Amino acid sequence: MIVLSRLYPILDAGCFSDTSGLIAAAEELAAAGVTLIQYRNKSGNARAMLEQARELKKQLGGSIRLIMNDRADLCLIAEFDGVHVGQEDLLPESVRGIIGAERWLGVSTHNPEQLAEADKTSADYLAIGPVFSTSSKDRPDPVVGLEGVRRARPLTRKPLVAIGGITRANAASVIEAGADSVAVISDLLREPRKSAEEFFRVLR
Ligand code: 3NM
Repeated sequence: MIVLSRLYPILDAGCFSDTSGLIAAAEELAAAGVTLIQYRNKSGNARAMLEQARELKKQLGGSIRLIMNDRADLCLIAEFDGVHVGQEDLLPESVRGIIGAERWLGVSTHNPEQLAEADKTSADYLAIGPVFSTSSKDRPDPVVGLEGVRRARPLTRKPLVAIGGITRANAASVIEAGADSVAVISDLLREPRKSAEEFFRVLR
């Protein structure tokens, strides 16, 4: 069983004007003590994605576990440490077959049925969301609320990541509801280092 850090930042390429902005944010997160980051890029431009992923690996690969959203192929090419898939991406077992036993595999779920299904796979951790309303995802599933996290908790023994609308103000309540970790996009964007430090303070 893997051990997940309490804070799981997601760097969404769509939130940065260029690669140097993305790398600068990652470096700030590392300076705050972040040890796990997911790289997400929904543009569909695989070439640009690989280029950014390689840069992340080069600059931060030594200190941070890097998880690739969706693309198992790019995870291998950029030598990332894992893949995170959603309900419409490759099936967990297909990804496992590509990335092998050692790299981490995460699966997004949005209701108890999906969570119970994902629990049967070889995923290393499961995500549940959106906990609160979010503007960082196109066509998000219905909000599950803290109650959704509470209901999810007994359905799996795998580490549980909560995602969607999580901020420094509500993160503690999400952990209290049973999540092991919180995945965050927007509340880390403005001042990544300061914000991550504040997350660690409230999540302790
Ligand atoms: N997945 P923010 S919600 C990428 O429900 C993502 O699975 C979600 O961003 C899910 O922290 C979400 O800005 C967006 O709300 C998270």
